Amino acid sequence: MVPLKRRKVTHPQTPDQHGETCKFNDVAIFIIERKMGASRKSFLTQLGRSKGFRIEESYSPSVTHVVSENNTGDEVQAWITNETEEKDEKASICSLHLLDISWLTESIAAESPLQVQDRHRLKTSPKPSAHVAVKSYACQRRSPLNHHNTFLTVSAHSNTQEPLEILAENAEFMENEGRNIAFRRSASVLKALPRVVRRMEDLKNLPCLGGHSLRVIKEILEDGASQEVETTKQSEQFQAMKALTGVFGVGVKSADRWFREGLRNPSDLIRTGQKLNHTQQAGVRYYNDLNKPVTKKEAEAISDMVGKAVRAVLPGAILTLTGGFRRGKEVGHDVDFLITHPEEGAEEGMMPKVLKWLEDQGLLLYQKTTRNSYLESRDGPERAPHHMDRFERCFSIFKLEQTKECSGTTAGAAGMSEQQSGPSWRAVRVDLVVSPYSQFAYATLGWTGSKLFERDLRRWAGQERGMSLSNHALYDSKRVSDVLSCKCWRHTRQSALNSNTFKRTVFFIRCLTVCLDTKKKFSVENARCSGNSLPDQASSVQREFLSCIRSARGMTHLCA
Ligand code: 8GT
Ligand code: MN
Repeated sequence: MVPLKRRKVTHPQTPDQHGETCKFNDVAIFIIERKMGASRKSFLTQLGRSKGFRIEESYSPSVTHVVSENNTGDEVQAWITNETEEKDEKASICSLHLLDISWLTESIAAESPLQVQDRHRLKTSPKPSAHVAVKSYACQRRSPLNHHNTFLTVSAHSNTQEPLEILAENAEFMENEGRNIAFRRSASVLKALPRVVRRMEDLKNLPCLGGHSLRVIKEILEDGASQEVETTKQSEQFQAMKALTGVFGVGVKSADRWFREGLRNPSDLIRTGQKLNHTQQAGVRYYNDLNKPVTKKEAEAISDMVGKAVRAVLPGAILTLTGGFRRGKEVGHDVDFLITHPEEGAEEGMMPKVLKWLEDQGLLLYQKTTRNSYLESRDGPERAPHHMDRFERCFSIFKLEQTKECSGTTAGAAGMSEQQSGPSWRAVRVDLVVSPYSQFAYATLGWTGSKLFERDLRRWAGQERGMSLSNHALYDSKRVSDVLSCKCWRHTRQSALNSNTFKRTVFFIRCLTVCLDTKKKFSVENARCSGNSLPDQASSVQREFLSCIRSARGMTHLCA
């Protein structure tokens, strides 16, 4: 429970910064916007202030009364813990009033802050004893590579995939996105725990653990294994889907179609003479190598090659290793790179040159460049559109010469057909992405992963901060939608986008933000005069944007 204790008055009775006279300075109220919405909060804030209440703009230690609508006490507590963590002010939470909105509305009606009564108070559950607070969004918590619950999360007959992750993957094969995410969230929460889970009580008050996950965990805690996980893992469909989607270039849809036609593994694709596209042919050819984990050493060797290529074609270019290896993983399924140059625009046209350089050295077994990963993704190895961005990107397969020490591990790993069976080289999947320098920070963040982390980071930005984050930019959704009234953005078809329009969209949003910051009306002239070091082509680009807005076409998804 939250003890009642009022803080010391520190503020003098003067008109506040909003021009209203504050009559009740010792009661500092903060209204939580979550579930209430911005407009209702703003209405209540104005009304309260007009009656002399002190309503704070943001949460701080001086707040004495937190009011919220339709949130539980635990939710409010979690919100506050989250707000105060960096400032190490957790101790002060216990002296706060956590109240239902009725306290504020009744107080406003009475024109004076009411004595807090029990019915106003939000009920909170007792603190879980076993754990520190684990927050709801994956982006808010640490998920160490080596965590405390491997005994629980590593499946009985395999040390490579965790039970909840098997169920998540199975849900993905069934195209059940909700269930996939739910299992991934549960697994991520277990990894974040500071100690071993031994009993179900240890999981009390943790976020993101749904009934289904809890049932599975319970079975494992009690019986050492979960029947559902074991059945799933052994099912013909799961194994076939795993084998077929294990072919580079084969997505869930194609794999499912082939499964229903009776095909079970990559050799069935060849045996039955399935029509395979160029990517899938490479996928089958290098199947064994591409399904063997890539080690950190191998990633570093490839990093050296790509680094050479990049610097050779454009001096000063920057190469960053992203993906799992940037998160510190020891192995991965591919190697991801981001390429940029400190001079904006210098990176344009770089990709083909880098690829030619690599090809000339005999390092490429396969490559396919794309500017539009939305279209590419349909049958590619990538599944969910929220991971996608608009950068120029190359899916490739590298030929990596094996050093003596590595080659021992790959001996006998012959591919499906043409692949060399000797130990002298192996095939490795490599993703190359080129980003303009101005978007490099967002691109690095986005490409570092993990997928759940990125997903939750975006969700958190949107739901808790009212910001929109993509691999290209971060901006205040509300301010942008205010100006555009968003209709034209929402109703535009995805296919209307090409990369140029997209670049301009990002650019446009930046101009817009400047105008909003300087409180100028958005116009070509104002944007140009804003001192945002706009490139030379600014005004024509902006003119185009204004016309896009007027004719309700052009750009879309950043607002979604
Ligand atoms: P891995 O060790 O299995 O390779 O794991 P990973 O490195 O974490 O996954 P990945 O599939 O190689 O993707 C790296 C990260 O890039 C992911 O976390 C994903 O969120 C991010 N990402 C993007 N855009 C795209 C995209 O278009 N496709 C893929 N696959 N990932 C993307 O930002
Ligand atoms: Mn990767």
